[in-house]
Amino acid sequence: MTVRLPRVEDFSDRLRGPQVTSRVGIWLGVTMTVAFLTGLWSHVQYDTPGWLTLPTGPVWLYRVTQGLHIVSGTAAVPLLLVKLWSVFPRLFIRPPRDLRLLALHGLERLSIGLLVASALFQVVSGTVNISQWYPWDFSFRATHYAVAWVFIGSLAVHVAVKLPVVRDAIAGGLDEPGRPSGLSRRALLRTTWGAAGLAVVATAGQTVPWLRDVSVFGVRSGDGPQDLPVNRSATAAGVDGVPGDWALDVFFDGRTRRFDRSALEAMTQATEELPIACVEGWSASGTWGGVPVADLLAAVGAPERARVVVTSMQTRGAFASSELPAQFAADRRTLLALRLNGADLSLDHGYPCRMIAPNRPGVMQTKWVDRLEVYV
Ligand SMILES: Nc1nc2c(c(=O)[nH]1)N[C@H]1C(S)=C(S)[C@@H](COP(=O)(O)O)O[C@H]1N2
Ligand SMILES: [Mo]
Repeated sequence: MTVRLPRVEDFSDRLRGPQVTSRVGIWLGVTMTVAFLTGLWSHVQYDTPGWLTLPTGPVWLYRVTQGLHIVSGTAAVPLLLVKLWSVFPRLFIRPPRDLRLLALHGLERLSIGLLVASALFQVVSGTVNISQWYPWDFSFRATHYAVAWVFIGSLAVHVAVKLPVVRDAIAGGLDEPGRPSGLSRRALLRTTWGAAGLAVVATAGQTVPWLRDVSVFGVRSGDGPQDLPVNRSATAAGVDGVPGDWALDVFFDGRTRRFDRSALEAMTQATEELPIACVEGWSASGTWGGVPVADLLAAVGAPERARVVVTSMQTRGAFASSELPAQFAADRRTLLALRLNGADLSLDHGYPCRMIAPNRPGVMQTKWVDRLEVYV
């Protein structure tokens, strides 16, 4: 028996072809581009270039962009699988003999290889990340960001090369004259759209409350103390309790002022309805009560345009501190929250006090705060 590599002609499946590939490819391109743009937006929240001042409103903006990021990335999973299936036989196209054609062929293959590898890497690493499973050593954020550029670059090349094929395939319609019985192209596409739609519904519940019951992919149930999910509990963060002599230290201009909880409660209290919008795609709104950070800055004599480094009692793990850029510190909706939904903060939500600012990723809404450092 001789073993031979399959040839492209060996795959006679009539469902494969530019009609299906193009249509699935367009939607894959759309969902991945939405994920790319919302991903860039999320990235600059962490690494803000000097020329950019992030807006403090609308308060729901990051909630919407990050929700879109996760939903579009999840919708891309079934689209990517169907698209890879539909072009799979092309893997076995024999390279041309002519040297110049071979070079062109090689370049095209290389760009497709980068496109497929980067797309797979993005959806797999993203899905693993929202499942809060970190089976690797590399930094998720840096890698997901770098590969995003590889992806979008090879996508641009791919679209430019394939545009004529896509145009013809769309203009040619979906009819299959003389089609034998069996699954039609239309039915295949309907199933694909259905799977993508299901993926959307099953993840959107993390952001859209009335969809929560069907949100089987939802990372957080929506349950939690005080009607708000908890991302990392006090125990998980190594915060076992609050010392009896707890007080907030506010450092400015070489001096440290202390505010115990009753001193904070004696200051003017504000109430704001603001969401926690986790980078992992879940979000939920809460009614927060506490002291505007701007008032605390004024109390220690800091000027209007000061930035604030926020640190917590947490001693292990990431997310133990964050930085408030000046425009967030000055925004009166930014609170050092003491209460949530009408009651004192529970320990898991950050008792004795936590940061809550409008339009920021959840990871920067630091819990168990015990020190603010103010810099101008
Ligand atoms: N000190 C500290 N603050 C933290 C975290 C943490 O792990 N440690 N997790 C952050 C993340 S990722 C999110 S999404 C929010 C969630 O707030 P919640 O648990 O009160 O819902 O808290 C943020 N604040
Ligand atoms: Mo988060």
